[in-house]
Amino acid sequence: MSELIQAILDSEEKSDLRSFMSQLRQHDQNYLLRNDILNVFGEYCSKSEKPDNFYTSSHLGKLIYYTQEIIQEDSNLCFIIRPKIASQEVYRLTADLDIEPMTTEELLDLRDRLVNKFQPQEGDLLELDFGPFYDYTPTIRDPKNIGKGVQFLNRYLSSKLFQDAKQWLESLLNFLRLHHYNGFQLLINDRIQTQQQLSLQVKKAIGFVSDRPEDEPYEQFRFQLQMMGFEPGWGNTAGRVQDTLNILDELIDSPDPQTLEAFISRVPMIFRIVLVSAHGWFGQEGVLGRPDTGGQVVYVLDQAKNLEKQLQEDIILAGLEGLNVQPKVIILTRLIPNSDGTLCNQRLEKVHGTENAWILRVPLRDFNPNMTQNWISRFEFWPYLETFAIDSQKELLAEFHGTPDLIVGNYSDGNLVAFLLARRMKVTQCNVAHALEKSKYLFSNLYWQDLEDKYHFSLQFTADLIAMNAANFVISSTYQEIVGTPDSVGQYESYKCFTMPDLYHVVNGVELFSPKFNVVPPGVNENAYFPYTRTEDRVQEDRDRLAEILFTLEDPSQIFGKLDDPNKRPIFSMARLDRIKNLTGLAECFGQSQELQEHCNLILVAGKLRVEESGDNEERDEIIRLYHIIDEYNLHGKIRWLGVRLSKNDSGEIYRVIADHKGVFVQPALFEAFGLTILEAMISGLPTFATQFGGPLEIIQNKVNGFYINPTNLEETAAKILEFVTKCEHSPQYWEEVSRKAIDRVYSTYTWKIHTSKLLSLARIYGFWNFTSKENREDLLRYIESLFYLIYKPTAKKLLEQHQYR
Ligand code: UDP
Ligand code: LCN
Repeated sequence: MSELIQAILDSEEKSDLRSFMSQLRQHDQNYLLRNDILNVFGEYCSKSEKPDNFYTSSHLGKLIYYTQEIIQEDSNLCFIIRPKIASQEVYRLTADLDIEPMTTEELLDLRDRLVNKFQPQEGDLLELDFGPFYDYTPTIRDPKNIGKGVQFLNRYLSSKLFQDAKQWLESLLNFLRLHHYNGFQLLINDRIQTQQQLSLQVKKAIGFVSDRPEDEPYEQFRFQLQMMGFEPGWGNTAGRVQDTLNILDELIDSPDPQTLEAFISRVPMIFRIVLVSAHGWFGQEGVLGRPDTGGQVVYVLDQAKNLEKQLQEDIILAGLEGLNVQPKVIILTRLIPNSDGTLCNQRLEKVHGTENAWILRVPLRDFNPNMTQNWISRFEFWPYLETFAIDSQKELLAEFHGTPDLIVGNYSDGNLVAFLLARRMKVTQCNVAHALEKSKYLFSNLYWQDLEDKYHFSLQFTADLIAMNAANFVISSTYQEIVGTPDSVGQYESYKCFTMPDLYHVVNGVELFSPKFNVVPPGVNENAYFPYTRTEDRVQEDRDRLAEILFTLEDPSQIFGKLDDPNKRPIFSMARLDRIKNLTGLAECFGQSQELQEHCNLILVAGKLRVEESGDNEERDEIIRLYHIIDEYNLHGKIRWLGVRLSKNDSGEIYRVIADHKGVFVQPALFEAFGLTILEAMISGLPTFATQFGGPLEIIQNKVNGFYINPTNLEETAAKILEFVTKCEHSPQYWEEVSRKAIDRVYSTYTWKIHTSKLLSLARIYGFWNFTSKENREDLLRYIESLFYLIYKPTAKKLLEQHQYR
């Protein structure tokens, strides 16, 4: 990048840079983000009559493209440049156009000065640097491969391990010895003591099973195999046992990473899983659409059901069915005594449609009944997590009759609990972020002190740093969740370097190139959400009832608006009424386009209709704003607003009814980490228009199986929907085509089957590598613990004291 700046300085663009900088200096903000920078640059180009291609063809244009932030201090400008994904360079440009590189530390000091928080006389601020702990672990080189950690790790560690054949076989033998279920030995027994015996016996066993009919059940030759040194776990039929033994044989004679992965994926080593979803209402009914309870509950419930199913299939295939091996999945959450009619006050609830998946609710210790008896916002939850983890450990041990094999945390709070549990029980820890608040709230770290009363980001970001570094592996729903796109910073990436003025500086908060990151997107519940064309699985009465609710029913208690012409094509959206979901933005976009109103109605499903029904400030503001927009643009007769909470099946059918009417789904969020409603709409067959900010960019392939919209550009969004709608009016098969491709997209890429097989395979492989490479993470974990005890706990204690006065 310094060459690019030098090229500007050495050419006639130098005067452009000078003029552009002077324009920046006149800007009333000292801190400009990418959008502001592009706007100022756009103004500069039009004022100085630059050709249209100046942005793409000039050096200055390129520099602006890569610049994420500009900070002005006195007459200097600091350019924070992201030359490529997951990297950052910082330069100071003086008024004389001298250019100096800046270190991360200098940048963080500058940011502190900007908010008047830099106090050099107080001595240096604590600097958090996780970098040294990753120095001795392998890292991915090409940013394209970020998120494919396990393949990389496998290749890297295998090549090291296979170099020394003797050591490799020793590790393999020890690993095979390790497995048991409820004290029952699996895979190999004491008859195999040495590497040579292992190699010989495997060949002998292959010979033995190859003489038997492929489909002969394992139980019929179990004892012969046992005599050769093999216990259950190799397969359920002679054919499967032979397959698994062949893979092992190849691994012994000529190991390679693919064979290793194939073998480890078959090893029966996971039977008990904990999914931690700590805050909020976690239940199966009546919980969705409340503040803090949205997609995460849907994700975790579906994941639990599908994990159980996958574990059961794996157990059958491994030949363990006859041994009374029963997998168990526990969703760990908090018990809420005042549960407002939901089952959130029940200790144990079976997950519907499963044999052994449970919601286990553990109460918070009674620190302050006003708080702990009730729902607590995720922003206030922090002081209760440590004791919740301690109490939960006891409950989990009792429920499982032993330790779990895998702990998956969800969201910042659940991930912290997962860390505490995994550390105490020495279990593999996996993290799922869902949405990291740091990138959701602009300047959340820089102004954390001003926001502390409401959001307590000092606790949340510390918890995030702890959990993401401690986790054995992280699964993200998209690539950009980790490292963003060429022009936007990823959610995890935003933890790389930041200041929390007066608290600490983070100079290397997370290693984005670490193989711990893996992209494993979620799926969608295929029993509730399926294509509208599958009429045989639809119930006609539900269809009629929901069509009436959507288009004609007059019931002011739960529906606002009467349509002048219910037959117009519906534009549909469903979300919680929070600001970022931006349903009000969609209403405004519809309100501003007379043409769109001529062709379509707008139908919104958004939990509530009345301010009095909401206990959440943001939700109340959005309700008021939506009424205001309806009046301002006189949308009466053109909009329906359903303040209903739908059951799972109804919410599936509602998308299909919209599809029956050849409608479209719009997801207008200002930012969406992933967006389950997009999968739900697409699998139902609805052409979908979704925000280009966040996960939808990866779910949808623009103009193939859906469309991107920029929800901040109302005119452009309306034009895109209108173009589609008019095209469909002229050729109705266009709607069918996009609808079909949307359905195909979900079935090919976003199913829970794909998710759970990958997740379990990751858990096994990371478990294997932790065992064989004896990766010593104790120093990292000690550093993390210090953070927990020295920063997190005292801050949490202060918050707890504040809670005493509520
Ligand atoms: N949902 C619902 N009723 C509502 C709003 C949302 O059932 O009033 C469901 C929706 O079907 C989806 C989930 O809640 O399954 C929302 O997940 P998403 O990932 O789209 O967003 P989040 O709310 O997690 O930010
Ligand atoms: C949280 C969000 O904000 C959504 O974008 C995700 O789809 C949901 O969690 C499930 O991961």
